[in-house]
Amino acid sequence: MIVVGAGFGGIAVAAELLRHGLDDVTLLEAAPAPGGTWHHNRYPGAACDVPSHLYSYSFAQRPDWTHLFSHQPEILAYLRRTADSLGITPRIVTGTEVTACTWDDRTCTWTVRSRRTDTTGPYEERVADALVLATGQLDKPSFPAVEGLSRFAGRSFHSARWDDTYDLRGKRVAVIGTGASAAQLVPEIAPQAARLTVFQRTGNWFLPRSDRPTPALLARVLRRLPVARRAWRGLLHHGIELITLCVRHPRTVGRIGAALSAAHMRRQLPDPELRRKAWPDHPFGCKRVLLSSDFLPALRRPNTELVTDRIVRMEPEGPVTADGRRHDVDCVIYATGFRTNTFMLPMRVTGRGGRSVEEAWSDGAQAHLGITVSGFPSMFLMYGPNTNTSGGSILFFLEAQAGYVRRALQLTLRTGAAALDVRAEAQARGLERLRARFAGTAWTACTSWYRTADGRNVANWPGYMGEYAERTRRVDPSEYHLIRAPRP
Ligand code: N01
Repeated sequence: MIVVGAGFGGIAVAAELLRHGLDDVTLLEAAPAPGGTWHHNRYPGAACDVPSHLYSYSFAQRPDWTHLFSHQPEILAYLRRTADSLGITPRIVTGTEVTACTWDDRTCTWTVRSRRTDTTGPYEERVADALVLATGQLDKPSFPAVEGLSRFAGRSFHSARWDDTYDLRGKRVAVIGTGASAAQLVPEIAPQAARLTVFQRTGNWFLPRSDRPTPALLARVLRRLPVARRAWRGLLHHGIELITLCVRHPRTVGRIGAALSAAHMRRQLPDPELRRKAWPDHPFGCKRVLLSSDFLPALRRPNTELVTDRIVRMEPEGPVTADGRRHDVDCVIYATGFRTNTFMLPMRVTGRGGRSVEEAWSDGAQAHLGITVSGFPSMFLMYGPNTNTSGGSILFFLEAQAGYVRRALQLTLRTGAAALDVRAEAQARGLERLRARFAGTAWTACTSWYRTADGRNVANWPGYMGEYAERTRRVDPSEYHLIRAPRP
C-alpha cells in the first residue's frame, strides 16, 4: 500500500492499517518533513480554530494541550510525535513528489511514479496493490488574477509559504485577502509593520475565539481523567456543530448565528465607517465563519488601513486600486487561499482502461463517500470531494475515512479479490442524494472556495459529523465490483 502525503490524513490511515496488522505501508511526502498543511503553514499566528482537544486523533489523545486553540508549532509537534510513537515515521519517504499513478488492468496493481525534490535525479517507480491519495484540499497556493503581478519590485510571498528570512519590522506591508489565514496573521504582523494595508474583497462573519491557555482547573481534570477528556471532546463536538446547524437552517438558526456574530463585530468595530467597510454582504455561514477576537481590533490600529476598492493591477511600487490610488509598499503578502476543487491534480492519475481522473471528473470532482472513484480500483482519497467541514473537526472525517479504507482492504483480502472498484451506479446514487442536501442551505448563497465556477459544492459534506461516521462505518459489498486477478 502506498500512501501519498504524510499530513494528518496520511498518518491517520497509516495508523489505522498498522493497528490492524496491515503493515505493508509506505508514505511518500513531497515536503522535506512530515506534517502536511501544518508543515507548510508557518505564518505568524498560524493556529487552529478548532479546539485542541477536538483537533487531535481520538486514538492519540493528548491530555495536556497548553491552549484551548493550539498554535501551529504545538500541532506539528503533536503530529510528528504521534507518527513516531506509532512506528509510522520510518515508513515516510520525504522529499519525494508523486507525479503519476497508473493502474495496470493486467497485474491489478498501481505504479506510482515520483521524483526527488532535492535532486534532478531520475524518476522512481514503486508498485502497490492499493493507493491512498492523502494530498488534501488546500495544498496548492493560489495567487490573485491581477494584471502585472510579477511586476512588483519588492518582496512578496504567499501566507502558506512564509518567508521567515524577511524582517517585516519597519516595513510598509500589504496583505491581500481576509480569509482564515489573514485573520490569524494580520494581528501578529500589524504591530511590527510601519504601515499595514489590508486588501479586502469580501467582508466576513466573525465569532470570538478564546485564544488563551487551558484554564488550570480544566487542565488538571483533563490531564488526570480520561473520562473527562472524552466528555470534553463530546461537548466540543456538539458545540462546534452549531455552525453547521446554522448553515443548514439559514432562515432560522442562521439568523441567530448572524445576530451573535453581528453583536461581536459591533463591539469590536465601534467606528461606523470601518464597520461598514468590514461588514459581510453574504448570509452567515455561506463562506467559512472566522473565529477571531483580534483581527477586527487590528484593523483599528493607527498604522493599519482596510482597503475595499478592488486591486486592478500591480505596479513595481505596489497594488493600484479601482479608485486610481497606488499603494506603495515594501512587501506584499498573498493571503489569497488555495487552488481548490482540484484535489490531487495536476498529478496524473490513470485508472481502468487508461481513463484519467480529469476525464472521470469532467462533470466536477466526485467520489463515493468522498473516498472511492469508480474506474480507479483500490484507490482511496483522504479528505476527498465533499468531505470538508465548515463546522466540525476534519480529523473526525479523516478517522472515519481511515476506518473505511481499512475495511475495504480487509474485504478485498477476505474475498480473495485483487482489488475493488466502486460501482458507477452506487457513486451516482450517493452523489444525487448529497447534492440534494445542499438545497436551501447557506452554502448555496454566495461564491466561495467550496464551490465550482458553475456553483456546485464539491468541497463540503452537507451534514453533520456523526452522519458521515455512520455512512462510512461499513463497506457495503453490493456497492463494489470485486476484481479477480487474471490467471497467469
Ligand atoms: O484562504 P481563503 P485562506 N483581491 O480562500 C481573497 C483553512 N484554514 O488561506 O472572499 C483581494 O479563505 C479572498 O476574497 P473573497 C480553512 O478551511 C484553516 O484564508 O474570495 N482579495 C479571501 O478573502 C479556510 O477556509 C485554518 O472575495 C482576494 C482570501 O483572499 C481555508 O484554509 C486557518 C483576491 C482567501 O481566503 C482557506 O483559508 C487558516 C483579490 N484579487 C486556513 N483574490 C484553521 O484555523 C482572493 N482574495 C483550521
